[in-house]
Amino acid sequence: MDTLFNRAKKRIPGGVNSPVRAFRSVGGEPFITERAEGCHLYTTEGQKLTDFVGTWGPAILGHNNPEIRAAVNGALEKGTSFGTPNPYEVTMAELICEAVPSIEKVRMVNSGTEATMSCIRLARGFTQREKIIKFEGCYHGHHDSLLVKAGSGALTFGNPDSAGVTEGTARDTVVLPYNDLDALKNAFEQNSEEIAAIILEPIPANMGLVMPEGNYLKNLVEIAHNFSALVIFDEVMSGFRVALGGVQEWAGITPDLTALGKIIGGGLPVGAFGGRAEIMDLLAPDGPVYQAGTLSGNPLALAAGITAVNTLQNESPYAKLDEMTQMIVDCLSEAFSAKGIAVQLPQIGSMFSIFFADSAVRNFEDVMASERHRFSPFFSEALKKGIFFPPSAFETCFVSTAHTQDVVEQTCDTLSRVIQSL
Ligand code: HOZ
Repeated sequence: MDTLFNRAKKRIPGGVNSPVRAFRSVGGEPFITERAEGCHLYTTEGQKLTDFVGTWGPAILGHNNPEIRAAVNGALEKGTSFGTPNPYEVTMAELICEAVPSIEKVRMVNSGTEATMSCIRLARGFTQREKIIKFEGCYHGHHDSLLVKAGSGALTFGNPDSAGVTEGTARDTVVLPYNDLDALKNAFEQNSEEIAAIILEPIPANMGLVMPEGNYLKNLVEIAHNFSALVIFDEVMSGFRVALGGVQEWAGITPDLTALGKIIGGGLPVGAFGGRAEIMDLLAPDGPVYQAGTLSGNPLALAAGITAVNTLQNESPYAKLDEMTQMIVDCLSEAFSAKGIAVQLPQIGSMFSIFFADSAVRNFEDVMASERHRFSPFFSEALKKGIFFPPSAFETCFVSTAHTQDVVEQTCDTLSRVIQSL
């Protein structure tokens, strides 16, 4: 049959432009979205879905937000790309430096992948060292150094160590379990003076959501600095989501470099990386670390991003988002417990995930030991009833300001029935 997805499969690998979208781990074919509004997706088959994917993080103000749309329309009148400095990028740089405690200077790029890739190069250039520490199950985009024991789609499809990444590159990436300070100390002792940086999602959200224990983040920074290595926070998901200033604001911790993306593009393709001025000043044209991009600082994308950030600053919706998310988590907890299914439901602000496990999930090993086979039937039943969760047990759910009390109550009602029917 000549469906849209069959046509896609003929001309796009797997029929998708990003692997998790293919629904392979949950079964069935992906639906195709025609339009999105508020907290809803509208499919080409006429289904209206309450969306907890939120375009994988950016849609914190809901889809097709009217203010963001107006800002993009306004920018469109002036041209789509200039290839020269422009006013939007100055405003955005000021907004980011004001909101994110550790960032003194920032450069715009076009995706989170570019942001983490540039952080790694900059850390190597600054420290004159080659090795990087990352954590098992953390995902930092799809560039070579970090596609080693990675999370997200790489994990969903069984390629945490991607084909095409050379042995040499993988050798420079030291992979450790998250939440384990002894392993971290050992790695530094064994590679003393070789580690340029630790890169981490300070709250990993690409193997499901895993919370840091106690003073883990604070101690991690201390250990890195004792060995003169940098700490890179990948706040592509958590920046402007957990709080305006991300996990670093929430935890009161100062990384050396930070990668951002998602929300700062207001739904358009944007990334950014920034940090201490003495490190950022090593970038060309001031310094020897090269990094560039034709569309970096794109006026349309930054008009959207500036509006998103301004709205978050002005309305500070974080407490309300947390409350709505807590309602969903509570209802899931009650319904699964009534059904006799053990779950862990880690939550931070408007992010949460579901692990089928009877004790807290602290790291990748615990994630893999959970009863992941339970996810797919739950996902499919919820989707049939009009609720869209991420199509993989390893992803995180997002709530937006468009998920009103009414929507959340209806969602809870539906989810209770879905879980009862499992
Ligand atoms: N890597 C993204 C999830 N963490 C998936 C992005 C997408 O498929 O759009």
